[in-house]
Amino acid sequence: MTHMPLRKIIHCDCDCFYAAVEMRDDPSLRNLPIAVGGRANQRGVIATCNYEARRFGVRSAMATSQAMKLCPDLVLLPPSFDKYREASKQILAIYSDYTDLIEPLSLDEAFLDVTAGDIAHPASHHGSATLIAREIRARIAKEVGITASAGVAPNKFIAKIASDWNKPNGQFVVTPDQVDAFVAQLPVDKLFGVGKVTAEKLNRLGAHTCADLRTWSPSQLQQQFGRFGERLYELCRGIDTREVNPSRERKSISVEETYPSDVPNLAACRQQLPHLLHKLKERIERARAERSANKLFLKIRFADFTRTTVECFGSATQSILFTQLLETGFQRGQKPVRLLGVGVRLAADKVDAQLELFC
Ligand code: DCP
Ligand code: MG
Repeated sequence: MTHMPLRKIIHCDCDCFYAAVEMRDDPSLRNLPIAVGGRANQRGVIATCNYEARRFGVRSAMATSQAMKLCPDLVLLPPSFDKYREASKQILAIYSDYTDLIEPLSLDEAFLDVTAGDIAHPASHHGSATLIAREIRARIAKEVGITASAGVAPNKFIAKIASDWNKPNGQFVVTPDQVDAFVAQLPVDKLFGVGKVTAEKLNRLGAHTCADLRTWSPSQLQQQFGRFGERLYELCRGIDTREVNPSRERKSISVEETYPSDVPNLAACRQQLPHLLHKLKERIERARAERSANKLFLKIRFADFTRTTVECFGSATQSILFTQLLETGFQRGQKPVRLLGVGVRLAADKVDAQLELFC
């Protein structure tokens, strides 16, 4: 076995995500059983429900008609994907204050590699992934208004299981010396890639927990499961070498801010620009982008949730250009603003000009 340098991985997963956003926007829903999904008479299904509704047995992917039978008082809400996407972006922006190695799995779930500590504030958190996870969760609660749970572990597979351990609004840490015991007691269906069929086959062959599976030789595993047998051999011992993959090639670098109360007019928006541009500059420096910026853009979301993006060519992130973009964008709505974002689009390939920073 090759020795991997120890990693520190956080798996972050929001609690009853869609339902949490709905409760945030209408607190009177908090103590009621609620679900987000399609209507029963249109053969709809439940996307998710809050923990109150889960006590009645309501679950994701269940037919709404069945959910209503289990919980006749269930409050059913149609989904508002724009709101979920906005919350998801805000959460990703929080992550990127701590690491560039972020792998989103869905709107509400991501892996973060924080082996290097908190990149923006190397002196804080003493390199502790536990403290970073705690701070990220506190910021999601404060800035987005919903709760998230986290798992902290030396690899992705264990971090993902750990994030479920203290749900909702909790976190669970598996340190390297706890990995062996933690994995030994896991039922085999918790293993990454083991679905219902494989789990049934394993159970039939006498393997219920990972400890059971460890008694199998590599050749026995391979005989039963082919190439996946190798993977099982490693997983039941808590070994998972998959890296956190920041998915797509970066096409832009940006920062945005959702304001606690709406910014009333153009002059007040202008006053927000220096702070945003300062954060953008920091982020660009941190990204050490090899490619240069060829466009600048500014995004506005107005109080009524309409939005607009304005862009212009430019390789220099000059504040005068952003001021012009702001004026153009604001004219399109002329009403209070809930979110402002600024960013640069990176050229498709390496280009001559260096990325110039602010003047
Ligand atoms: N979702 C969906 N259909 C599913 C499962 C999920 O539309 N079958 C949506 C709604 C969820 C979101 O994806 O809010 C995130 O999925 P999760 O599995 O993380 O579930 P929740 O966040 O809702 O709940 P939990 O607290 O268990 O994470
Ligand atoms: Mg979730």
